[in-house]
Amino acid sequence: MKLSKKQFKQDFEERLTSKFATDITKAGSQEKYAALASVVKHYYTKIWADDNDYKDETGKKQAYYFSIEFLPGKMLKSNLLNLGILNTVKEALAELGINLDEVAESEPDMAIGNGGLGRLASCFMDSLASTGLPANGNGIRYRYGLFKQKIIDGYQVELPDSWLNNGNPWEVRRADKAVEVRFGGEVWLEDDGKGNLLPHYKNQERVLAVPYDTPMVGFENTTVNNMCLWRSEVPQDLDPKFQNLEYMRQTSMLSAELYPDDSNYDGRLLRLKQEYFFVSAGLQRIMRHYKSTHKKDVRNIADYIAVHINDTHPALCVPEFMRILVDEYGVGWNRAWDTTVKVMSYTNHTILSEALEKWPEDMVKHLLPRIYQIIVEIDRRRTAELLPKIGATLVHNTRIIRDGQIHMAHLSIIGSHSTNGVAKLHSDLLKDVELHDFYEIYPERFNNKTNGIADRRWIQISNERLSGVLDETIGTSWRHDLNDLVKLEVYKDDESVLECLQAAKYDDKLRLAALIKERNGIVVNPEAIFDVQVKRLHAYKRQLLNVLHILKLYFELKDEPELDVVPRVFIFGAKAAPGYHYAKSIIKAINEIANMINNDKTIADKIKVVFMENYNVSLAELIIPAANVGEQISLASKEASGTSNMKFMLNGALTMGTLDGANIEIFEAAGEGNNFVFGLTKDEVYEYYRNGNYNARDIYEQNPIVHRILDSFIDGTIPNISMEGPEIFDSLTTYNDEYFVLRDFNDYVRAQKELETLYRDKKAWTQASLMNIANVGRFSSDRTVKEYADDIWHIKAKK
Ligand code: 4GP
Repeated sequence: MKLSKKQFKQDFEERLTSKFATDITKAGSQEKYAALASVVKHYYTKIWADDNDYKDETGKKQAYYFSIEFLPGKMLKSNLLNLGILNTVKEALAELGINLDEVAESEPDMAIGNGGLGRLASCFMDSLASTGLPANGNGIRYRYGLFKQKIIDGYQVELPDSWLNNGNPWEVRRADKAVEVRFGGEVWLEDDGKGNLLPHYKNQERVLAVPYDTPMVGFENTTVNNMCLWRSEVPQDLDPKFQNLEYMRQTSMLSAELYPDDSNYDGRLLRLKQEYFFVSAGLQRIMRHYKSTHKKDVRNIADYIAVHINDTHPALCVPEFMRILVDEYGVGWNRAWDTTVKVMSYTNHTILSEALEKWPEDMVKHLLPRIYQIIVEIDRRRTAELLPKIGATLVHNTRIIRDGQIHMAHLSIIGSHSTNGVAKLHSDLLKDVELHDFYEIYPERFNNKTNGIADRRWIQISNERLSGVLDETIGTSWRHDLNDLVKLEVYKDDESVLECLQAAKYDDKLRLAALIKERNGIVVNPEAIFDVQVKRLHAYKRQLLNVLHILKLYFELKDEPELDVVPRVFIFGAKAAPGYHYAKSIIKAINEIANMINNDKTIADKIKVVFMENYNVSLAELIIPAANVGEQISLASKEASGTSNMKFMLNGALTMGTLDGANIEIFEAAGEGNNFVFGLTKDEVYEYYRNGNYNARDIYEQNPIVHRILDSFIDGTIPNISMEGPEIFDSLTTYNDEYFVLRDFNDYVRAQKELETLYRDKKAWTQASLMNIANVGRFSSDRTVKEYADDIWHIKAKK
């Protein structure tokens, strides 16, 4: 959009006055932020309304991305950038004596997701709008987002994230579009006299679902999509006999917390309720809109909508859509089923068995009696149809209901026309191993869609220094098409470009160093290698392998203080799930090791270890630009894709990684010698599984370096881990090291030595860094969503 500084200043000052009865000399930063957001919102509302009209008038097919998590982070700068007014606003504010970055600080991170799949959903929202694709999000408006992490005495402590306390300026409450979602009670079928069996209900619990729409503004175009988040409320016309505090509490709990504690029955029941809540509300709204705008026969709805099941949490889309078509619109079962399969598609994000959702049959039957009947019927018909064709074993292995449990992945695959993994290796594993039985039955449904990242946030917004260097070197077309970064390759031997890249990295490191000083009180050397591992804390991601290597370096320096090493700053950021005891023990160990090393005067600044608390999207935006190295060291086959690996690549960090997930595609894209590869391959890992011959204790007994490092967890060398040390030690020895940390240790050390050698050669290092940046184009989520649009959803971009 076009905007002059003069106009903006006028709008902003007027808004401050009309909203808060104040002016720029007196306004606090919260007020400045709220006024600014309100002005920005005003700028895009017209584009939003026009685009809604356009969508309705053309009636083109739209996609709906159902996800129980979204992790957008802050939205102010991204909206400014996408509207094309970031610089104008920044300069105008500066003329008013206001620093945009400081104002932006007042925006809380919108963190209604845990990690990978939630952040991916938000990258997709940005890319869908930015590529002009008509596609909307559907989720839950949790009152409390992902917990805030505090580190106290080295331990993770979880505090509530009440991100809505000051309101959310971006959203619009649409009370007129509220729908009702019903739970429990009894259901029975009665003939309507025309031969149709229709359901009748009694004693259902009614919940009002109110949508809050948050516009997803496209990058310098006229597309504004919608992320619809549902809030649960008590229906106003509720029978007074139900209007009690317990009912109100139960109802508000539904949209209160992300991932409520699921270690007990009530917690699990609430989670299942949440899943049905946003699925049912979302589908009802889509149907209403379809009827009101298209007035078309509902039987053709597959030509107009696509519904995406992001991981299995929205799998109830399948039976709920069947319920709506069959019960509410009178569509015959077979037609309804064909339509459902055409409309639905599903992405799998993990092969970890504990993450594959299953619900006890009784729980579903009790909470969602009609949905249960429909699932039973889907399963019954499918079994009857396939049994003669494919035999009992294959049918049994792929049943939706098995051993008293409802298998949500099975429901998702069977009820949709597409199942994809999120990187090539992962998709192959699904086909060949984890979901092989399904692949035999439905080979045409399986495909790969390698993840991507919203590059505008991950470089244009978060790394202005590097963006500036790129503009000067290759022009600005990369801002519109990330593939254009390949133009950088010809500058590989250009000393002045390499120096500019180094200078940009150095500045980003200085910025992070200042933050570390401020938050952790640790002074770090900006010349040191900034070696970063930021992601959820999970055993399979092997933060522990990184820790063992740090201890190795530490003990070497203790033995030989004069050893010539390149100084390193090891930076961690990670939240552990509140109920994941082992992961929390690793956080404690990292913090105690950090204390031990950072306070050891003999080490000086040769090694520093920093654990940055409360890792979230905004912190990532500060850490990743400053990284020289990104650690992507999961056990091969366990990380479905990873997406931080792509963010590091974009910001010129070199990857230290295993042949896992999207790392493989990154290594290939960047070209040989530009990253550091180590560790078992996926096939070697599976070979161990087949033979059952991994013996971690042997490695401990036979490798003196490993021996010494592991002993330091139990012999008092590392202080204050008398509980956690033995737990970690035992996990690696007595319990045979589930994720092969010890097996990969030697090769990791080898790769780390290579890394150090390369870093000593500043030019060669920067050239490798340049090659990573130049070849990152394919990891833009613009590419990923286009593939979803073409291959799965069959939706077309606005011209
Ligand atoms: C994550 C995967 O662990 C990660 O490899 C992937 O990049 C990301 O999804 C997006 O596809 N999985 C989850 C989850 O977040 O909850 O299973």
